[in-house]
Amino acid sequence: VRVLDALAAGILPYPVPPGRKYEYGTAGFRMKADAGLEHVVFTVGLIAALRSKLLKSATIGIMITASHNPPEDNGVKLVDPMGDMLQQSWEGYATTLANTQNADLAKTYEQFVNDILVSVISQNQDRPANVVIGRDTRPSGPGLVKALKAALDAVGATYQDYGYLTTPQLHYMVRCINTQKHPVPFGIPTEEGYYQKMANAFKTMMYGRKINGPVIVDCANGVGAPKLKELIKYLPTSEEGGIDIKVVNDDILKPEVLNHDCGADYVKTRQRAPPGSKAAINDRCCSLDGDADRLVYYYTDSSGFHLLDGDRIAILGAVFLKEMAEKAGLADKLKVGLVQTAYANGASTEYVKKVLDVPIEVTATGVKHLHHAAARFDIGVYFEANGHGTILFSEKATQIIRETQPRNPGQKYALDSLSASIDLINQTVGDAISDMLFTEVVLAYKSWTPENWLGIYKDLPNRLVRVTVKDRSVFRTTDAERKLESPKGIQNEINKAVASYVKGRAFARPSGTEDVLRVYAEAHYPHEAEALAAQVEEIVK
Ligand code: 16G
Ligand code: ZN
Repeated sequence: VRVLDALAAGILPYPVPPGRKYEYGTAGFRMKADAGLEHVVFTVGLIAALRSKLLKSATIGIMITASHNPPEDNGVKLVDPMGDMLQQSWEGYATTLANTQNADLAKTYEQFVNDILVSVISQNQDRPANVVIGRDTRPSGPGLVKALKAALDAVGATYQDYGYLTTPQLHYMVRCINTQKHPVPFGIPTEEGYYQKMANAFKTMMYGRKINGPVIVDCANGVGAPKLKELIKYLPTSEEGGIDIKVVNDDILKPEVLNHDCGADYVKTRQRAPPGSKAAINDRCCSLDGDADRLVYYYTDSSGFHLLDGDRIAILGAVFLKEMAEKAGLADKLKVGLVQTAYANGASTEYVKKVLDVPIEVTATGVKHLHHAAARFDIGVYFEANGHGTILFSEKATQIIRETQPRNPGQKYALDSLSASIDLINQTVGDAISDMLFTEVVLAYKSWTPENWLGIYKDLPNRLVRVTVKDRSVFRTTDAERKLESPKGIQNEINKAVASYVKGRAFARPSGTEDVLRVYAEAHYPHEAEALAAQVEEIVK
């Protein structure tokens, strides 16, 4: 009862603005920070505490960020004990509690305790709850953390506030904490532990290789900037056989410049380098997003701008790991698989099937879907075209890699590289900083310039449009969002349109983050991709 009183009092400063509805979407709750987000964050604190209690006091993570969105937005998402995203079945609880008015909150919370805890683990609602918190650099962050702590204090949860972290760093911390007593802990749950683990793995993989020239990293003026600069202190310089990283767009003191004319989302959607970029012709460049979980590469030459997106990063990773598995003599035990979404360029899919000869699985958009699919392969590579992604090594694969005894230097190098890949690549979630180091090592290993990398296949011309519709909830997709099953008959019309174009492909799906429909189309010729997109737009309108 004391808890419920504390809770009812704690929520008082954070009412739901009139008419406001919230939803735990693809990437948690996200909105304008002043649109009642404190209320949401408070309730997320309660959900985290409940989940921790249910899972035997395992530590749950809470990340406050709105990723690539403008500085005035913010958001919150939950991280499960092994560093993966909140179990999907709990998104409903989070949504219900967020939409509960202040006057009803204590009552609803009590009901959740009964439904979730008492009925499952009789009387154990007194278990301690443990939570860790991270946030990006947005000015609304501290106020939201205050609301969050008010909730955690009300229910007596124990928490650790890490302050600024990238999203993947928070995922790392959560997994480290929850595996501390395991035979092989994930790592040390400190920032230093994170940098050290990554730097050690990087050094092992660099053995005898040389990275050509600097890489210019655009940090979107976000939290990735200070964190990358910190990591650089742990990495060998290029003279020491390491890497020369030039950090740009690293201003986190002016909130308004976050993600503004820079960052991975800008580069991917505008298909151009950030205007402030001082990169010269052929310089190897990459961009992170505002919370450093997305990465795209690019360069400019006399023929213009060239993007190396998530599809390319995935293929680079698959090429390398497949080769290492073969060199280690483990090709039959370490099957590499790739996971894409419908947005993957058709040319990349064809390359993977025909040249690389690696199985592909296609899932719905959103990291959680790709992640689960990738976990079914021995080595599962997943990336969204927009640069979200990572590579997962199954437990069995990890064990085989770590226990196989090499019989010659070539095999030893391959096994060491595979083993170091497991540590360099953030196994919890896509991590732009770790993906960047991995990409750099692989490019060095292959002696590939960005031009060589781009040259392995040619993207099909494509077009993505946002379509405003009256009610996007009537659009229901199937087959990994590649087809519409409702409204009835609409898919037939799309099929007919697609059939009249060489290499035509198109789909329409309701966005999980905005009130629009997205239409994607590709075809052999640029004007035909445009025309097909326009035609599908007409069909769905
Ligand atoms: C979210 C997803 C991102 C996805 C995007 C699609 C995570 C962490 N983020 O930002 O992966 O590409 O949604 O947005 O899963 P849309 O549904 O509006 O097209
Ligand atoms: Zn992000």
